Amino acid sequence: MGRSILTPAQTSAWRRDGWCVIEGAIPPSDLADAQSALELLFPRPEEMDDGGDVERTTPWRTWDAAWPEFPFKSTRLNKLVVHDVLLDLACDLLGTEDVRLYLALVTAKYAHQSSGYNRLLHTDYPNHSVVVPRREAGYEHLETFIYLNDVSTRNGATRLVSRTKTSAIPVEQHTLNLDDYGPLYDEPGEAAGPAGSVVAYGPDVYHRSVDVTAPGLRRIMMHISYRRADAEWGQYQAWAFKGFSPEWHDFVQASGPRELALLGFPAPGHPYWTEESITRVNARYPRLDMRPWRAALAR
Ligand SMILES: O=C(O)CCC(=O)C(=O)O
Repeated sequence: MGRSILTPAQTSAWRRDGWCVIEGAIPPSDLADAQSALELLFPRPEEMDDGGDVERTTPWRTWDAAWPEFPFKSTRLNKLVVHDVLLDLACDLLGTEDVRLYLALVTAKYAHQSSGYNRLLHTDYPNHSVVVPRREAGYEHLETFIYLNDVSTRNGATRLVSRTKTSAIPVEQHTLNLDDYGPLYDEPGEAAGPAGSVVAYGPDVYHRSVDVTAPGLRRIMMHISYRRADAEWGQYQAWAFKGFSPEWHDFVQASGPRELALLGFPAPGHPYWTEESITRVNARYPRLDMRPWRAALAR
């Protein structure tokens, strides 16, 4: 198992509260690379505030937007999704080396963009699982936000409530209204952190978005979720569905066994691999270096 990036205090917050913020988790040069890809994707806050180029600004005026999904056009953003720091974190918190990626997209929050449904305290399991969360080790999912700029109260840090306050709420009550659950809306938990921080939380943790109104604000974060390989109930995106896109082909052909295993690609040594299947997969992905899979066959 990779080295843990969590301090003992973060590990106990994850176990007790179901969430924690890991400041400065992404190395600065990888963060800068990812940040440099953002200007093509999202308008600057001033463009949004002025109205800007309508075609460029209109899609992002609602949280209910078609957010860019992995695999991205940008290799630099893709690298973040499969970054060793995140994979080590997932292996650590999920208690296995065999993890899968089930969600990866990037969002931008701006002033006057309505958070819609997310303004209510909610858990994410209804669209992250076909069953309900189990909290015991071996059944958890890891949801993360990766901050691509500094996040504070000003630009809408997410509010999260400790599991210790919500354990008596019936599981089917995945969204909490303000009338019945007002005190939980006053809970102080706030996921503030500088760019490069990672917020880790589980699909049973109640959280909510906060709308922002002051001009000049933007919050950009990646939402990346992992599960254990055997936790097939954890779902959101399906990777084969991306299989016709050039972004998919570029990503696969730039990756190795550890990254590809995340997407369900059988690991070297798996019975799927024979001389024939290696040759045929290589015909689909001619630039994929298949030496690790061939080497495992020879053993
Ligand atoms: O935008 C936020 O602050 C939180 C987003 C959220 O609630 C979610 O992704 O489930």
